[in-house]
Amino acid sequence: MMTGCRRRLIGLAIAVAVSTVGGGVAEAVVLTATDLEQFLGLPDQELTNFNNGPAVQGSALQREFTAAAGSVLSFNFNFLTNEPMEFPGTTINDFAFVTITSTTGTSILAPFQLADVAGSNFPLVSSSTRFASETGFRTFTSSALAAGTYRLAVGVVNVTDELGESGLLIDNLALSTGSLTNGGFESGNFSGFTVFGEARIVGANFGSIAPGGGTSQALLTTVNAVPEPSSLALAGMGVAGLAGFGWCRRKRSAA
Ligand SMILES: [Ca+2]
Ligand SMILES: [Ca+2]
Repeated sequence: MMTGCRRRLIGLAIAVAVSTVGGGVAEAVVLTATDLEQFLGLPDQELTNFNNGPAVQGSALQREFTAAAGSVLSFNFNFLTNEPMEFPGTTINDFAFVTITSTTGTSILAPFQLADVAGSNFPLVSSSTRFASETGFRTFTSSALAAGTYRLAVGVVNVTDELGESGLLIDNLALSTGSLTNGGFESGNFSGFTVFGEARIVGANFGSIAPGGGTSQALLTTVNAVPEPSSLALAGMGVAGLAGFGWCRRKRSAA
């Protein structure tokens, strides 16, 4: 549930974003969960239908691949988040997901939640990264696939609001039969994939536990709505926003 505090902060963030337009700063393009669903070829509301709360926006990578009969797709992932978890009942349940859709039909074979803030799949522990918490590296393994072509999507989603950044490290995408070009991101780029939102290649040790897949891995992150100040005036507004943010977090802790 969105607190009144969070609603006020979003209002401030929007005010700041609008104020930059008249100052000659490029207008930020807000990419919504609907945009992400369209990019991934998923039905409208598919991300909200994970029942973690209303999907607001997120980032993802996707690719098509051809599977031999009985082939299994697997990859490593590490879900990271700055959402606070210490106050039961106040959790805003950002999550990471995978979908595997047959390109010859419309069935989504694996609308599968990889991890979430609530720890439904894996417990979250303190992270040595810029994120507060993480699951550590885990492995997703699909069911055996029928022969055919598929579209794979892996992503991370902000729910309820755009605060509390979450992220997802991905590496070692592989098929048990056949191969996935650049499945370990060792080319140092997203060759073979298309990406949406905030996606980049990072070193092998970004997470506390290296995925054991060479020197590169993919990092997807949700977008934090509070923009970086681009002038002194905006910097002042940003400090005010951060002060308000700290007040809100304290207020929530006292509740
Ligand atoms: Ca969040
Ligand atoms: Ca790798």
